[in-house]
Amino acid sequence: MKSNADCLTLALSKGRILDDTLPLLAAAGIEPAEPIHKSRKLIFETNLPGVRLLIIRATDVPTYVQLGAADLGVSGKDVLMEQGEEGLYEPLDLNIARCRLMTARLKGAPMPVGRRRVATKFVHLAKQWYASQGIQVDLIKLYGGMELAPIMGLADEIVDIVDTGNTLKANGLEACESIAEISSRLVVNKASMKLKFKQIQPLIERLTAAVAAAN
Ligand code: PRT
Ligand code: MG
Repeated sequence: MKSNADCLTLALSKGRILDDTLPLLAAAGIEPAEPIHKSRKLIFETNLPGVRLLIIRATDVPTYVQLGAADLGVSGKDVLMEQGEEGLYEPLDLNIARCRLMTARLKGAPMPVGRRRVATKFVHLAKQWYASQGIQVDLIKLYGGMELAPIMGLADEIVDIVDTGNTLKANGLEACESIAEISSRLVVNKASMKLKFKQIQPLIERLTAAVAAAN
């Protein structure tokens, strides 16, 4: 295998972002050497010599790119905002996996009085947003299934990703305030951008064209 210095490594979020990312990569001329979905491998060679793909958890992508274990990555803006974006350039909005970060409460629930108990996996984002609104909160960190928290009386409201709104509706909740519009972004390690500019710049240009063509 080639050394890191010769290779260009792209970290891709597995799950729903991956399904939207692969067609964009294909349009930009990058295709995995074997079908990703049929494999349990985590590293894939591509049709381009020296360009490889890592398939990792969405929340791990910024870490790989920030620390230089990957040169580029595709990550949801929610994850980037939650985890911090130091050491990263964000040259391109890929306009995929679009959704909103919102607050939600049980349908018809009265506005909570006093400190609000808020359940979320986005504790940093939520803390900042409620502070900006002058609302005092106690944040409860959960790792999934946030909708359950208001139903079971664990929290007054949640902060979560909303797309169609079907998940909220199915659980008797309604979206309240919109905190941020989310889409997935191309991120680049700052040192890689300098050291591998000749390889990275044309890739950004081809992806930019692919995004424009897809919209
Ligand atoms: O599985 P893992 O813990 O690694 O991560 P994950 O489950 O968060 O990953 P995954 O594959 O779901 O992808 C998450 C990323 O996709 C997020 O960081 C967003 O940037 C983006 N995205 C886009 C979404 C949605 N749309 C989305 N609808 N992430 C999550 N959802 C969930 C939401 O949490 C809620 O449970 O879908 C439900 C709401 O959808 P609707 O259509 O019912 O409103
Ligand atoms: Mg998941």
